[in-house]
Parts: sequence; C-alpha cells; structure tokens
Amino acid sequence: MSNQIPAKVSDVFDPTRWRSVSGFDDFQDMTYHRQVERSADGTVAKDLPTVRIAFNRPEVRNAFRPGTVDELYRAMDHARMTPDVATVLLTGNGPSPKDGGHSFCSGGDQRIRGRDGYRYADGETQETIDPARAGRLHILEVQRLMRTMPKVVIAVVNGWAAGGGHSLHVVSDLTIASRQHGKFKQTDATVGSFDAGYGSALLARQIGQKAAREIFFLAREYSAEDMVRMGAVNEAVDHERLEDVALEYAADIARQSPQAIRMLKFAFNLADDGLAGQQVFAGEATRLAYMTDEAVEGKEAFLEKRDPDWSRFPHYF
Ligand code: S0N
Repeated sequence: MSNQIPAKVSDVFDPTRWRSVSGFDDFQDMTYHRQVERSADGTVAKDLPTVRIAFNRPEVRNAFRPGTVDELYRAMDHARMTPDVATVLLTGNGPSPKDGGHSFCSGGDQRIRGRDGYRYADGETQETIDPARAGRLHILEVQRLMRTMPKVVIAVVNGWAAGGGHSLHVVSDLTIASRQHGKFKQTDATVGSFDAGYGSALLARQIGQKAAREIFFLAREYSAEDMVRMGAVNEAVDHERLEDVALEYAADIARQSPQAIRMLKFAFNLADDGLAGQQVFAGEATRLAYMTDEAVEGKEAFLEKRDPDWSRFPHYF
C-alpha cells in the first residue's frame, strides 16, 4: 500500500485523508481513493471503510463518455467486492480550470453522441467502432450496480447534477449537496434524450409524480435547498464542509451492522425494483438461511444419501 499523499483533485478534497487505490493508475476520466488514517509522519496507519469515486473531467462539467462509464463501473465494482468498504462517495472533481465552474456530473457527453445512439470514443466513427462496444447505454449498467450493491452510495453533489448526472444522484442511496454550488437540472428532454427508467420513475417514487414531472418537463434549475424541500436531497451543506459532512455520514453508516444495512437497502429497493428487487433481497435471505442448522441438515442429508430429519425444526416462530 502506498503511503504517498495523493494530488489534490478538488477544492473540497483533503489529500491527507485519502490514498489512491492501487490498480487504477490507468484511469483517465475518473479518480478512485480510499479513506485512510495517517500517523503524524504521514504514513498510512489504517484504511477506513469509505471510498471516493469521482468524475474527473471538470472542463466539460464532468460529462461522461464511454471510457468514463467503463472506469466508473470498474471502480464501483471494486468497491462492491472490497469486504471492508461500507460506503461509496460519488462526486465530481473540480472546479473547472477553464472557468471555475463546479460540477458533479452533466450526463452523457453530447459531443460524441451518435445519431444512432452510439457514443463514440475519440476518433471512432460508426464504420470503425467495435460493434460489441457500440450502442450501449452502459451508464444504465452502472445505475443497476449502484442500486444492487450491498453498500451505501452517497452522491456528494459539489456542483451541477444535470441530465444523466442528475439520474446518478437519484439512484444513489443518499444525496448531500453544496449549498453554494450544488445545482440540479434535468436536461434530458432539452437534448432529446430521456432516462425513462430510474432517473424518472424512481424520482417520482421519491418526490411524487407532479414534482418529478415538473423537473423533467420544465428542465428548470433547482438549488440544493430546493431539492431538500422536495425530499430529493438529504442535506444542503456549506461547500467547504461538503466532504467533511459526507465522511460524517459514512462514519455513522460504518457503526451499523453490515448485514442490517444490506437487508435494509435491499428492502427499500424491493417493491420499486419488482422481481429483480425481490431476487436481490431473496439472494441475501438465502445466504442467511444457509447459516442455519436446518439448511445444513438438508445439505448433509443429501450428501449422506438419507432422508432429511426436520424434526428439530419448528413450523412456527
Ligand atoms: C450543466 C450545465 C447546465 C452547466 O451550465 P454552465 O455552467 O453554463 O456551463 P457550460 O458553459 O454550459 O459548460 C461548460 C463547458 O462544458 C461543456 N459541457 C457541459 N456539459 C456537457 C455535456 N453533457 N457534454 C459535453 N460537453 C458539456 C460545455 O459545452 C462547455 O464547453 P466549452 O467551454 O468548450 O464551451 C450545462 O453545461 C448543460 O446543460 N450541459 C448539458 C447537460 C446535458 O444535456 N446532458 C446530457 C443529458 N442527457 C444525458 O445525460 C443522457 C442521459 C443518459 O446518459 C442516459 C440516460 C438513460 C439511458 C442512457 C443514457 C445514455 O445516453 O447513456
């Protein structure tokens, strides 16, 4: 593990609290950090249970292109698979070196949106693109991962959350936003796209049909305080305290039972996610059931080629 203090990637990022996660040095559009405790001499004393995944294209308001989404998915999946990570902070680096603008994420990069829905990487054309990688709205794969991963994802909205960036905050379990720079605008319909899945329907479940339709149909700008009033954001905080407060949330989450947090997240999702939500919840319930003597008896009876003896297990609670 590197003791190196990482570069300062954002105005609200305190590099001494983080280390770069190894194995992700090839990232171009995202950054991925693990929270650490450091000794007085700067060496890493221990890892803490929070990671920070951030869009790193502030010059285009942290818009995502295909490679950005690939990197986001890789970091998110690594966080999912890291047993001692409880919370993911999803945020945006910046401000922009061009004009000082703050952004969480402004959604799909409109400069590389193809007429047929493809999103081309630099230099690619419809003729040269690898068909296996073309036409994928794979930000939706990230949304599903965020939704089904057994960790709490907190959107830390440091600036603009627009279009597909707005949807990522909707899909996050919690949202904290900068009082001064956090701004929300659902521009999908303005540019002829539409997140007809979680971005709209889940938002309607969260804040009600009329308010969600207003956000999409009018494409107006909302402040962090507006969003708190609507119930779409948990808290608006002073900009300079944004990541401190996010880490306070994460510390509280880390004090809870991991099993209870998983079951609660999956329970909150279950009804809205239909059978897919039931499957995720049921998978965790089955894993728990495997830990009981009753399930062990079923497995052992099979392996010992005998009938299971259920007599020790009641039909009631
Ligand atoms: C965010 C906005 C409101 C900020 O306005 P502001 O502060 O006035 O800044 P600008 O001067 O407009 O921007 C600064 C520079 O950044 C560039 N830029 C900003 N956003 C984008 C972007 N999304 N793509 C490419 N470039 C962007 C500006 O062009 C400018 O550059 P320069 O300095 O060179 O002029 C404002 O910027 C804004 O409205 N941005 C566009 C927001 C938007 O419409 N996003 C796309 C919405 N649609 C989606 O995200 C698709 C949804 C989606 O991803 C999805 C959903 C469901 C299923 C699949 C998908 C999928 O497509 O993958």
